[in-house]
This record gives sequence, C-alpha cells and structure tokens, in this order.
Amino acid sequence: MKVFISGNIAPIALKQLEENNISITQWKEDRQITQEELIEACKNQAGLVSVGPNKIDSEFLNACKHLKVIALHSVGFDQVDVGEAKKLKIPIGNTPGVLSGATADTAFLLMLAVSRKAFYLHKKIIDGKWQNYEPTPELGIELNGKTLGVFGLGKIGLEMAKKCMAAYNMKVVYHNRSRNEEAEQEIQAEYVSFNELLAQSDVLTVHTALTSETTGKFSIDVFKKMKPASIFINTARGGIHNEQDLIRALEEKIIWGAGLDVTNPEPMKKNNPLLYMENVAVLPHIGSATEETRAAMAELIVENIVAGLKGEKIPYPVY
Ligand code: 8YV
Repeated sequence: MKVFISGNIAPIALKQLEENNISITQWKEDRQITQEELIEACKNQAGLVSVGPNKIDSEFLNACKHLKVIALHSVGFDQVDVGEAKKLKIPIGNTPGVLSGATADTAFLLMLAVSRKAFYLHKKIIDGKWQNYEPTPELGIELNGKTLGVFGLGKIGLEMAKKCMAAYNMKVVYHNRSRNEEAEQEIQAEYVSFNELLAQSDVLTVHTALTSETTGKFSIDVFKKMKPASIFINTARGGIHNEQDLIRALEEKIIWGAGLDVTNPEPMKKNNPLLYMENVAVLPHIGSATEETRAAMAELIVENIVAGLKGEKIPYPVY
C-alpha cells in the first residue's frame, strides 16, 4: 500500500509506516505543496498524511475519491470539507489530546511574554538600544490573582486554565457553545455569557475551532467590550480574530496587549505593525511543535493510516 506525506513529520511515523509494509512518498521541498501538486501526488496513492494547511476541500476530495484514508497532522480540521468527505465516505482522522499540553504551553508563554513585553525588549537589545539601567522603562503587568477567560474550554483550554491556576492562582471563567461540566467540576471554572467573558477577563485566551460561527469573532466591537488592561491570546486559528481590528484595538489602547501563535494569513509579513508593538508577542504557529508532541502526533497518524488502509474504522475520526 502506498501513502503520500505532504510535509515533514516525526521520523518515528516513517519507521512505523514502513514496519507496516507501507511504502512512502514524501514532499521534501522547502515550500508548501500546491493544491494541484497535491492532487497529482495522490493519484496513485491509497492514503494521504496531510501536513500543514493543504485544503482537503471538495475539489481535492472529488479528484482523490480513491483514497482509503486521510490522516491530518493536526487536531484542527477547519481545512477539511467534512460534509463532502462524509458523502464520498473517505475516512479522515486527526490527532486529538496529545498536543493539548504543548499548545497550552505556547499560550502560557505568550501570555507571560506579553505581560512583560519580553519579545519587544529582546529586540531592543538586538537593536543596540539598551543604553543604561532605567527603573521605569516599559513596565509590564502582573498576572497573579487575575481572571483568565477561556473562549473554548476543551482539552487545550483546560490545560491552559490549569497552568494559570497553578502558576498565578488565576480565577477561570469560560464561554463555550455548550457547557463543559466535567471541566467545571475539575477546576471550578465558571461558565459565563460571551459578553461577561469579555467584561471579566484580564487575559482572554482563544482555544476554539475555526468555524463559520467563530470566523472574525474578535472584531473591534468585541475588543471594545474587553478591559483596557486586558491581554488577548490566540493559539487556535488566525481567522478567529480580525487582524486590522486587533491592530486598531492595540494602537488605540482599547486592550493592553496580544499574543499570537496564529495569524491570518500565515506566514505573517515582516512589515506587519503587530511585530513592532511593545505589548505584542507573535510566534510562527509553533503550538504543538515539540519533539515529544510531534512524536505522539505521529503515532496517532500511523494508527489512523494503518486502520484506514485495512478498511477498518479509524481510531481518531473527525466525523
Ligand atoms: C499543527 C495545529 O501541527 O493541530 C493543529 O490544529 O494547528 C498544529 O498543531 C499544524 O497545523 C501543522 O500540521
């Protein structure tokens, strides 16, 4: 059986696929594979490991109806036309659970970096602007005892909440489409309306999927309902915040700061004003990018591929 892998994945996956007598073709170029190249590459394959932002849309799925399984190298599946995949009966699997800790770490890192202007000050040294000791240069704000608002309290949001409670004794409020009673019991998180989430959060962290409901959700009207001293963190998908509105909210001091691991578009252009603001930290979508987590994701991918190629039910389906 043959499988195409559209980017780099942990070597353990390659080893395990080979041990299962699966022959691999892998996209090795530095640039992202185009849609046309992906369709062409999948022509004689039985499975696909989709790495990065390839669109598994209706055009792709109809051109590649022969695929027995598609394994995503991500937990998010906003790039997939799930309805079409269902119609064509192509099993699609993702990597839930294993990347929650690493992604929450990234959110935590951004929160702390923003609160102390770390990325900006680091750049200041590189630029030769650390002249002498000043007691009141760019002052940060503290997180201890503050309120964390989680938009999308699922596995990743829960990990972020636990870290913030343990490190800073933060109070946790959250807003979801439906209540997460298990999490409420586990960490005493308080369910609030979306407007209350905006009003109460000192740090508002986004951990929801990108859907038609959440696209552009954080617009200027929403930022205006947040506290002027608040920090906005997004490690989910860049499409959830309106970037121009976020820039305006920061420039006009409607909110205090922002930390982003996801942008829209990705990659972010190097002249983006967000990169030059004191109270902003941006990372290039590294949420789950640790040795351990990428290896764990690889194992789930292998399980999905092996089951799918055998015509069995895949263990981590997105539908
Ligand atoms: C992926 C992610 O690693 O899991 C997700 O949804 O955003 C990342 O962890 C990334 O999409 C690359 O495949």
